[in-house]
Amino acid sequence: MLRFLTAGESHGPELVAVVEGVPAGFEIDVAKINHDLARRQKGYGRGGRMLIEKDEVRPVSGIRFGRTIGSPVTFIVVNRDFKSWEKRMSADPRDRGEAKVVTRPRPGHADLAGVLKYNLEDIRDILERASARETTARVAIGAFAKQFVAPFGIDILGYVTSIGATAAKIPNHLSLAELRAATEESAVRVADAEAERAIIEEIDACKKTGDTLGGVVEVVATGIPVGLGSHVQWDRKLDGRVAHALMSLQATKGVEFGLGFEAGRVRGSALHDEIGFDTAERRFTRRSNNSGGTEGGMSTGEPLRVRVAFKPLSTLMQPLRSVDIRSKEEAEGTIERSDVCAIPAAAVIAESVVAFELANAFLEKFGGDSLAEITRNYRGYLKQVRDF
Ligand code: EPS
Repeated sequence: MLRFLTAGESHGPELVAVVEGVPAGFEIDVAKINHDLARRQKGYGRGGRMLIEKDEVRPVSGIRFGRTIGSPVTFIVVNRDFKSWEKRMSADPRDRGEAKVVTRPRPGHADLAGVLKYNLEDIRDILERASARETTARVAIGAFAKQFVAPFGIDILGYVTSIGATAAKIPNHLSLAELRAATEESAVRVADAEAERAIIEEIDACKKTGDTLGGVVEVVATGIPVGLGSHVQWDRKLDGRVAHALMSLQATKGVEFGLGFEAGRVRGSALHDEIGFDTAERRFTRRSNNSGGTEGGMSTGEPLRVRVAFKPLSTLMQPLRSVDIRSKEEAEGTIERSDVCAIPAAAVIAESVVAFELANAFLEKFGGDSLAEITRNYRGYLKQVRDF
């Protein structure tokens, strides 16, 4: 079983990711991890911070000569902005007093619940870790995890389906490769030029009025064999695990698979994906994929299709009403440098956490300590399914 922890504050010196349960013998291309980190940094609507950072991992354990060796893998990403925060984010008690205390919680942020729960008087102690800067580590882990499933033909892509009130019209005949090409070129990760223009206009309008925008992203994964996850126990269900991973991201408000919430509004006859059998290829087929690729908590062999809604960022340049936690007087929420819209980045982040969950479920199913062992198990299982 793979597991991971991340650590690090938004303006601290470094972010850290530790992944445990890593099998040996997998080729790891660090450039691919850095490529995904760069994708995460892009997107129209970001603030000044992304001009400061150039996220790159420094692998410090678990990889030798480009291959995993079975030990925990650790990645470090330096926060370049720390230079401007050294005193304010110092671990040294003598530097207390260097930082202005943040006392006005932003509605929608972790600020208020966090200081009450942890009994802290400076909101910065909460916001630093609640910040979506943490997703840098998740993307590094996801890009690493992708390299466990890529050799077995699993491909995963996240893209934007809507930002604010503008929904993209994405032709449903596009292959994952075509979708990738179209969304990588888009400033907002949308495969619809008209929607892109409208979204950019809306982001500009929000910037002018000090407002923010949320959106919905979709993640599609192809090449998943039937039978990842299990129906037998609640915490082994693949969709449950993917949903948990997505809902653990900052600012998420909902997850849906396949037809999603619409599934609750149509009849069974219109929803369920009828089964066929391709005698030439000797495999079961589906006439639709309204399930989004899971039934009974197991992968069906069809593409996994999941959407996640992110609320607008809670740092508003035109702040909402709040209360000062010291004086208890009415005050406006704190203004921090922030983004207007981070949904294009959220697509890469969602893709990354889905990648981790798929890699984990894959390694569980075909478990072993090395690439060779996993490959044997995988091939044997595919043969079993084919000969069924
Ligand atoms: C964030 C606020 C902004 C964003 C940040 C998330 O940071 P800063 O306060 O330093 O300008 O840029 O996102 C990142 C740093 C990142 O890497 O995505 C927040 O409050 O969540």
